[in-house]
Amino acid sequence: MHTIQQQAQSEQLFNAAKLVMPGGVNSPVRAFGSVGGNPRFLRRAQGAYVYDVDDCRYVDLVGSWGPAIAGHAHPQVIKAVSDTAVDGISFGACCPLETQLAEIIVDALPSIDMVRFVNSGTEATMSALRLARAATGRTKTLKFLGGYHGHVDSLLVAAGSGAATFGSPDSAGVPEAFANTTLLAPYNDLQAVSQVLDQQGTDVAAIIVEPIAGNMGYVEPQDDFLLGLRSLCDKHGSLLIFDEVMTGFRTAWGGFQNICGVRPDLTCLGKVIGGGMPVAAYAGSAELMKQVSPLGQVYQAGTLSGNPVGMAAGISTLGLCREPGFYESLTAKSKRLTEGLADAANQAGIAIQTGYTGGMVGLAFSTKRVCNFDDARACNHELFARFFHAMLDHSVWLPPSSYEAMFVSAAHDDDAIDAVLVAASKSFAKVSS
Ligand code: HOZ
Repeated sequence: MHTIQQQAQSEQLFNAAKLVMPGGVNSPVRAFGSVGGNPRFLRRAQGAYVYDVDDCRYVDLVGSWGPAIAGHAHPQVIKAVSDTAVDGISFGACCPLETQLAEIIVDALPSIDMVRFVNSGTEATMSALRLARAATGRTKTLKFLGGYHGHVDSLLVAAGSGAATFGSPDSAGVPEAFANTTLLAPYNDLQAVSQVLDQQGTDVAAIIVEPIAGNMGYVEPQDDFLLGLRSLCDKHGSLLIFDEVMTGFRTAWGGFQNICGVRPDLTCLGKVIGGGMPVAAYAGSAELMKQVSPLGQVYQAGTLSGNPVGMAAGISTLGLCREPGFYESLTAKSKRLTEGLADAANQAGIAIQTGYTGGMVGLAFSTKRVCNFDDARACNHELFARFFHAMLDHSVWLPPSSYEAMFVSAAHDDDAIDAVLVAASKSFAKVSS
């Protein structure tokens, strides 16, 4: 159990950070705004654990928001990064590692012939939309309420993740003209999508969707939702973009499209493919990708794109993911964790919903299954905040917002999961009283 005195250094660091960075952070959710209290500053991370500057150790269920699928600082990944870094961190020129990582991705995902590496999920979705607009000669995009695709101007409309957490799903500073290019429908509502496309389909370049929504909690696609989107896109001549930044190589080898069998036109990847380095990508058929500069007229570039250290981290991480039984083992860990959480909540008389696919896990304080943004907003966020702090006090590091998914890694052994479940029992009991 951590005491207030143990947080002294984090508090000092946060006070200093707030003087020179907005909210003291470089990504809003980290500020603990919706759960209250001060963020703990981390000093190091190893395997399934993170360690704060006050020397407290936590079982980590954030995993750097997804990339740390092999566990933090996996020796093979660290060796690949160090061996590569000694020969230069960035060339701004072609290097063989780019082709190696692209080949792994092309091999893993049947919908992909060609890949363009960028540095963040935001760049990937922004560039995929530009390509979709160019390929179709249309301007509009359909996204889902509570879907989050990075901080692309036109996509910060009814956005999830930190935008929802901080009550600004429609960001200030986005010109109305940009926001007006975005059409909305509730997640898991094919009828609503069909209606929008019947009215404006000839203007819609693409539908962009997280195949499992991970920025309004954890929301699985129901029944034939993704297949239905594929059919509607085909009917109306729009492209289907899967934002697999979170689900890619996290839910299965390749991504969730390899589970659901739906082939998108374009895929956005990030997180796991960079193994913790700033690497992302957009990718698709050769026909589409050949429209990207220098072959085509869709311009997009990046000084650090495809840098050797990022590529090495990605290749090494995906090498670990490709080992036999990797996803089966990850799935078993997620299953054990979610079943244990459900039992613990049940014993405390608290209604929660849990779910998992591969190493992606959801926990919602709700009496009913969460299917869309309205359901996500109706969850008991105040109870989550109390649970979050109780878990933190019992050395478990959860995402500091109930609009986020949790992530399990290959390093989460029985001891780590047991520790989470013991903490959860105590924490559910505490918040129920
Ligand atoms: N928007 C991220 C979660 N979906 C948070 C990233 C971070 O704070 O690092």
